[in-house]
Amino acid sequence: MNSLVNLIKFSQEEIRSFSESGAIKLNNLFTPEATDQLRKLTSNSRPREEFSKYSTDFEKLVYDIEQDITFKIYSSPNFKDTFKQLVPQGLTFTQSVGFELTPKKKGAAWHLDTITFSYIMPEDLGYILWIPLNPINTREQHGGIAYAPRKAYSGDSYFSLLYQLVKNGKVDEVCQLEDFKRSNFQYASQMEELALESCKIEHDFEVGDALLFDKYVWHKSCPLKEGVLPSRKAYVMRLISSHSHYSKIFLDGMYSLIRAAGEEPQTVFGYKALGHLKDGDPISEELIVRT
Ligand SMILES: O=C(O)CCC(=O)C(=O)O
Ligand SMILES: [Fe+2]
Repeated sequence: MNSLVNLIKFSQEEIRSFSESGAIKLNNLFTPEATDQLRKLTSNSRPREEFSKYSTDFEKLVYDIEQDITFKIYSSPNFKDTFKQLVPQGLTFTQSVGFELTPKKKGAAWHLDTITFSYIMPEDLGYILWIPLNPINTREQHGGIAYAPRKAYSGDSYFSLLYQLVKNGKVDEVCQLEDFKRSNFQYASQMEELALESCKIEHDFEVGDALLFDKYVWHKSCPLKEGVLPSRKAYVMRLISSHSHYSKIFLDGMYSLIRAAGEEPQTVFGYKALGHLKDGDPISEELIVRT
């Protein structure tokens, strides 16, 4: 297993900074064998028939592409021992996503992954492990990801806001609001964008490095400028705190909202893999249905 993941030892300062900012760059976490296999997996993945008709801001965006390599990675002792230092309660892998960005596509604007993490309670932590499969150079082509540290501006209250509306049966009323019709609720408002741009962090990455951030961290794609790289691929693992609880109420509400906004969710993971659970049930690895 050590041939895929390198163990990283964090200093107390790094651990404290992660708990404050919600994000940390992980240098040389993956071996070339791991990134080669993840690149192959991302390159070979195709959106499922039912989702292929929806256009995205990416050259490619495919959910639920986990394979043997993914399971080997997250069950490796080095992976567990690295992340245990940052998230002592432990992490449960849920799903993975493949992205490909070209200079023709703008990628995702400032957002939170509210749909992705709607199957857990708003206060339960979800994590995104973003693994670039090409080098990212912020002095040349960019093409990476920018984020705002949680201590500068956090998305936790936005999860609470959406949950309150859903739980109190306000979905239909929300859909009638000018606010809702004017802009896509998954993205930051213009005022938020201004603030996020002014405190954003954008790193360089070598292949093998990764970025871990939690679900309250606002983030966006940095467009890929023309240059030697024709495209940038990234493989993303979504993980949840092992103390998370299922929320069918939130899941149903968020899927209603996204459909009312004229879009179709690109994954049915919350229903397919967790649909047998009841509201409030703890989610453990054994309960996730993988087909
Ligand atoms: O790869 C990107 O540009 C976007 C990634 C992202 O937003 C995510 O994984 O949640
Ligand atoms: Fe995202």
